[in-house]
Amino acid sequence: MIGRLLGIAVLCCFATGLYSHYLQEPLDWMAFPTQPYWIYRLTQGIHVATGTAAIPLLLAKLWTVYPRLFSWPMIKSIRHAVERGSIAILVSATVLQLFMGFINTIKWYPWPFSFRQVHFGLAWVTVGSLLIHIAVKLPLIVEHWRNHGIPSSGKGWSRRGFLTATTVATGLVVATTVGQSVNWLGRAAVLSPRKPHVGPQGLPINRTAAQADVLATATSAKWQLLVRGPRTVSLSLAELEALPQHKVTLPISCVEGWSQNADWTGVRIRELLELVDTPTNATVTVSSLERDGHYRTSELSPEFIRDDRTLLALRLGNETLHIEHGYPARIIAPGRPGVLQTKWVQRIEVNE
Ligand code: HEM
Ligand SMILES: Nc1nc2c(c(=O)[nH]1)N[C@H]1C(S)=C(S)[C@@H](COP(=O)(O)O)O[C@H]1N2
Ligand SMILES: [Mo]
Repeated sequence: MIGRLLGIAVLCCFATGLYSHYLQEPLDWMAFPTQPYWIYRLTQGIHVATGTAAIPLLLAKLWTVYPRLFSWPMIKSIRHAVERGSIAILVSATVLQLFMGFINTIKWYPWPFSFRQVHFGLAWVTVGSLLIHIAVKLPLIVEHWRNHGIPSSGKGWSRRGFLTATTVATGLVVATTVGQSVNWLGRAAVLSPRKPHVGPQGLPINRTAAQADVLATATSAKWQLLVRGPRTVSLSLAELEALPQHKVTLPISCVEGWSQNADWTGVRIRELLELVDTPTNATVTVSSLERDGHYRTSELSPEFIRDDRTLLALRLGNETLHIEHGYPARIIAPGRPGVLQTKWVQRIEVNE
């Protein structure tokens, strides 16, 4: 039972994780839905919630099998060796994967390597060894269901107690964290790393303007937006404000699992690109005033540009965009991870 739940959680993590990966590193032929606008909020919310649920499930699973992990003789046959080898890889990859993912969501990055690359690689190892494990155990699984799913051994009462304890523990960790992406559960989110309403203008921030070293450049009276396509234009903030303004409600959905809706007002990216005669199938690169940092640039592919809700936002709520949220201008688009919603935008350029 616990193994089944754990398997489902891992496969949910894998599917939603791949979605997040390819949004950030699309292959040439890929296009992503911008509808419903909360799709990434949903997929990454599921990722972090099922990932968090997998932690007590994994501990419970290891508890139920650990005497067998050290059974003797270590190896009985080649088949047995393959089976144990795949279990060793499965256990170590899953432990690492869950632990790494979890501490990433609490903004702790103790390693010198890229979290994303290692987490991506380990995802394939975890799921690959899980599938091998299921294949090896298939005869046992089939036999179990032939017997109408009746547990083959053990005392009913203690099994049930253990299962209840595991379910309660899993339910508790999910209930006390999932409010970071499901806002009506926000008040129960006592253990969640992020509180969705806490921050300037009621919205959390990840990187601050000071950390990004843009305090001077973003507030400079000389700031201009450069839009480069077949033609090039530079627009001051006043000129941007004089263009048609549109209002949208869209969330910031951070890869780390918190999400928060907000009302944004600004200029449509599509209309900005029309000013410079950009072809409709173009992909553009957005660059920030920020000099370095992983998130100083992002790409907008045609499906996001075509969507009328994709804005260069100048306002948040009824106020000028706060500097922590990207003043003078930031990208906001439906269905994208927060990491791609570039703040302190300086240039929008059509890719060659
Ligand atoms: C076996 C379980 C898991 C699998 C198979 C898995 C898989 C993945 C994959 C494939 C990605 C995309 C990485 C990329 O962009 O290249 C991802 C991203 C992510 N995962 Fe997991 N994951 C698992 C568990 C967890 C857990 C337990 C957490 C936290 C509680 C977590 C948190 C994250 C975060 C925060 C990201 C976004 C990273 C970023 O884009 O910067 N994952 N995961
Ligand atoms: N230039 C720049 N834009 C950025 C970032 C950054 O570090 N630099 N962080 C991104 C991340 S990870 C998130 S979740 C969102 C958060 O937006 P907010 O701070 O306005 O809530 O901004 C994104 N835009
Ligand atoms: Mo983020």
